[in-house]
Amino acid sequence: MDTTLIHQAECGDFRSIARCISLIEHHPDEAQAILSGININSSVPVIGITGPPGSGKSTLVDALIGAYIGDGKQIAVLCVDPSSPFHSGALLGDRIRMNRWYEHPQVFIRSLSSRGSLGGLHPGTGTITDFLKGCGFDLVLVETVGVGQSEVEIVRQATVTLLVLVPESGDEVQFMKSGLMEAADIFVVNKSDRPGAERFASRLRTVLHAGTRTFAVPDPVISVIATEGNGVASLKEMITTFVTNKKQ
Ligand SMILES: Nc1nc2c(ncn2[C@@H]2O[C@H](COP(=O)(O)OP(=O)(O)OP(=O)(O)O)[C@@H](O)[C@H]2O)c(=O)[nH]1
Ligand SMILES: [Mg+2]
Repeated sequence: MDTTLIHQAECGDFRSIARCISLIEHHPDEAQAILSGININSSVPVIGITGPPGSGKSTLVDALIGAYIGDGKQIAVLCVDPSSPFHSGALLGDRIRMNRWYEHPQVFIRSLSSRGSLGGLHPGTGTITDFLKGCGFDLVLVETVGVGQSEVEIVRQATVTLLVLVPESGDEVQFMKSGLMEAADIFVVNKSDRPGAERFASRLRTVLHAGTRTFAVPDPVISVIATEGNGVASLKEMITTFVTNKKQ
């Protein structure tokens, strides 16, 4: 194992970080050696962003990146695509969406495929997330399409999980009730510029409060317009509250 490469990754060199991730991805047998070569900072929060296809996850991640950069944070972003092979066209959307950050010194963005493990996370996602926690980042964002039960896996790895829904998600809320709805910490009603957004948000509150769960904040539902950045500052505060509560 190339210890210089690992050391450079640990010092925050993006190129070395990218090479280590490729090694973890393609040579799982070397993953352990890489992980044991770095100091994983367990206090680095992992923010999971999941939700139905097209709900605006990438747009929201883009807006969150902007907000965290303003705070001087170093940010790692993993985009996990459930179906398409690595570097496929489907990831182009994310590239365009987060385009402005690709060359930014505070932002490291990496796309992963889930290699056909239907709907689930890439098998190495947990390892890669841990690895990033040892590369000097202040937080790690993980975007994955929430298509079903197996997405609940992200929750196990994330410090806080955001479920991104849209005003039209009505039926999906029922559909996902058994899985993601139960596991998410913060419910983001994105595209709140669309008709029915308020009604949907209040219906969601009713559904959530009818359950037996308790939440870290009085109201885990937040309305945002990711394209305009509306509500993103409040969302960031909510995330901070969750992370702080979790550490105590
Ligand atoms: N009207 C409106 N459109 C939005 C908003 N946020 C995102 N969109 C649009 O919704 C579309 C999908 O956005 P993405 O950010 O790619 O959604 P996604 O959830 O990452 O999509 P996948 O990764 O393919 O599942 C894009 O055309 C966005 O411009 C919003 O707040 N309001
Ligand atoms: Mg996306």
